[in-house]
Amino acid sequence: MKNTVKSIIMAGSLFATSASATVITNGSFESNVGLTGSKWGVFNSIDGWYTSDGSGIEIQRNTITTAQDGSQYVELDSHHGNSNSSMSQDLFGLSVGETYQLDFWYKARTGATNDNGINVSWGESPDLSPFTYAFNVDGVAPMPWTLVTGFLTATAAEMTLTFSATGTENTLGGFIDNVSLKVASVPEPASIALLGLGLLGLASRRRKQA
Ligand SMILES: [Ca+2]
Ligand SMILES: [Ca+2]
Repeated sequence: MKNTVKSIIMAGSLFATSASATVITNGSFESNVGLTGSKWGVFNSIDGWYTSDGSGIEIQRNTITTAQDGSQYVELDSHHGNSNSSMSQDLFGLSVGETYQLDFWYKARTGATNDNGINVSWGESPDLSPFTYAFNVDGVAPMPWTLVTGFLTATAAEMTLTFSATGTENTLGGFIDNVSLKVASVPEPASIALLGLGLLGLASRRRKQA
């Protein structure tokens, strides 16, 4: 019976394509980390995010550039050795088979090529190794804050979203701000297929219970 109820909820959620709820915690990196004025710092974890590789999450506050949103943004080619770092956030309560739209703002810090890249990875929690590569964004300064959009499909209710610095490790890299995730507005064919499977599963369980 429990499984039957779950199937109904899952099927219903596939129709809720207009939902715009952001499931990212601290996507704009504005949570207080003790920085004031024009400062930066490297942190093992911040509200919603943890270091999954490298020396840490570097928060910049009113420093190299103006934040795209609020006062703080992230640079993952961080201070200290092993500067190219990764930060992850575990997401819960996702709809299996649903496609989510990931939006974030990106800006390159340096004018060198292969120096400011950011990889986006997406995988089932809590398996973080190896990262499941989704896509990469790269650029060279000068450039404005640029909106980057990607589409990620949940293969489990718990997924991990990871951003990683790529390119030359020199403590200078791409900036990230204003990360959000929402259900994609257009249903994907895969979602429709899953809906069919969900209904078949429901019918199958009903027969077993009869
Ligand atoms: Ca921000
Ligand atoms: Ca770099």
